[in-house]
Amino acid sequence: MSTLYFYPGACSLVPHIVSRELGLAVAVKAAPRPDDTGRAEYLDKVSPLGKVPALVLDDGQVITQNLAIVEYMAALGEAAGNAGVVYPKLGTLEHAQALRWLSFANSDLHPAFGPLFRPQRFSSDESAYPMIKGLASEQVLDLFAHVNGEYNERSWIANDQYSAADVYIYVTYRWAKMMGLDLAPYAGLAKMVAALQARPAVITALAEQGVPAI
Ligand SMILES: N[C@@H](CCC(=O)N[C@@H](CS)C(=O)NCC(=O)O)C(=O)O
Repeated sequence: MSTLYFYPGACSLVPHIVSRELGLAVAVKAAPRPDDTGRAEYLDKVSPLGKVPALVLDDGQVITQNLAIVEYMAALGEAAGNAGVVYPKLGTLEHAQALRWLSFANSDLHPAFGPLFRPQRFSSDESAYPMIKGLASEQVLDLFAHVNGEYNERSWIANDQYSAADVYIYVTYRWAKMMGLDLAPYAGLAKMVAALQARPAVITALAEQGVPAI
């Protein structure tokens, strides 16, 4: 059985939910934090940058990066007769649209949180942190306004079909809520989050990570 490493509530929640949607035999394990036992081994054998997600296959091979793991899991699901559960079939226009939004979440939305979570990486001057966090919050909210417009039009962002893209957007919404951003203006997005959190696979993954619904 392969093992997916996660930090509770981090972006690794995306492939975790995907694996549960697809019914894949994937074990999940909390990755060791910098001061934890097993950290050196994690860096050496699994994820040299100490990041999650990382999927360790039965034969010891490792896949990192959300998009690669999701794509791999979707292919396993497709082979097991679960095509279209989290990702339209590879090679279709619908697949490209889902990948477009998944990629938006991974490479636009996700990195926008960097300065909000860790302003110290952007300036050594502590007095600049509130400004850095304020600018990052504005950027995150601009991106949420963009997706909210889409969710006002339909339930799911790509072809109105539930996909891993909605899952990734949901995970970033959790972070925004945790950071106290004002999400009240984004009704379409909030509606998607509520629908997504009612899915059995999402309930299972949250329980396995020990994190609450929001
Ligand atoms: N591009 C990577 C991003 C991975 C990433 O940034 N993971 C974060 C959690 S969301 C991480 O492990 N950060 C290290 C840390 O928190 O110490 C991917 O898509 O997998």
